[in-house]
Amino acid sequence: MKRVFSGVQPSGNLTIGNYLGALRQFTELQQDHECFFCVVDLHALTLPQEPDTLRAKTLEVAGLILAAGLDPKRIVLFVQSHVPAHAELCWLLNGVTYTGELSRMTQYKDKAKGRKVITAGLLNYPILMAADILLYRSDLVPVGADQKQHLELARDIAIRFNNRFGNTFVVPEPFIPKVGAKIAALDDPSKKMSKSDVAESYIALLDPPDVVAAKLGRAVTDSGREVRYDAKEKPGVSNLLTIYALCRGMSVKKAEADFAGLGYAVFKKTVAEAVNETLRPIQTRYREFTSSGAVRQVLVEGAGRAAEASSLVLRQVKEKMGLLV
Ligand code: ATP
Ligand code: LTN
Repeated sequence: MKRVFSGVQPSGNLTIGNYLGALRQFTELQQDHECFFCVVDLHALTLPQEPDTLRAKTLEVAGLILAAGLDPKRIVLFVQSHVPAHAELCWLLNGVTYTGELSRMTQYKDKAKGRKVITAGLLNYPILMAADILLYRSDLVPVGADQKQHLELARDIAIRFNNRFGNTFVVPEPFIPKVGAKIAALDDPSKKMSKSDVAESYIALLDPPDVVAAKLGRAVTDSGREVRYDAKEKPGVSNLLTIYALCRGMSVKKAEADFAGLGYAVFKKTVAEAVNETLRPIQTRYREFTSSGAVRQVLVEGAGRAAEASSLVLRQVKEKMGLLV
């Protein structure tokens, strides 16, 4: 069985972008892959976080990953900082990664822009991500399009390490959906929807139905009145059409046909209904998981299984690099 690994940061409210770009793929892959999913709290620390909020969000994100449709009996779900091997391998891989590679990353450039000070963590972020993936000898990494460049770096690091020290890591492949890999922000369709942005820009998985309807009602659309898919001329409408099509499990073409001759107001109201239908079962399961206290238990078991699954690779890396083990 092929191995799958992916991570989600507890850096805010999980969004419909996170769901359509990543979590939805997790639920499909769990059927016939050995899956490891991780709440990457150490990654969140690369930008300032309020400690109590980070702790609460870590548990919330874990609960939402389960509520998206993952079966805790089939998959391993854990918190990154509970398995020290991630930070250890990250340090070891620091020795085979070049600063030029890191400073070229577009996410680094975007997140560093306009900051008075830039932490070393923000620059080194992709090394920790490479460690997450390589530690489990993962074959496939389901992510949104924004993570493609980080994954390419993880592959380069794996190849470089294997060439220098002998075959150790599996070179991972990205698994990026054809539709929905980059859901745009509601208030600015030129930007990616992002959970660490302002609330108006995203639909959170825990947003109540009236909030979803209000946010979609205010979403930036384009000039003209026609509802049609045209990513260049009508990025706002095209984004909403993509969200609608994915929520209803249909092609974008079919979605377009649904709105032929209808105006923006009806369009936005119908998109809100489709989004709310998608969110309802997730919110129900989330409440069940949290009220039963099951999430904590899943995370304790997950950390044990992840530690076990990663220990051999970490030991091999240490030996190969010349540490006294
Ligand atoms: P942040 O704003 O804090 O950087 P984020 O919203 O980008 O967070 P991550 O935790 O970094 O979320 O991402 C979790 C997963 O969701 C990743 O696989 C990422 O590629 C995917 N993802 C994030 N935003 C989107 C989006 N707008 N469209 C599609 N996929 C997305
Ligand atoms: N960098 C990713 C989160 C992440 C991840 C990973 C994704 C951390 N480690 C390993 C896939 C595999 C992000 O910001 N979305």
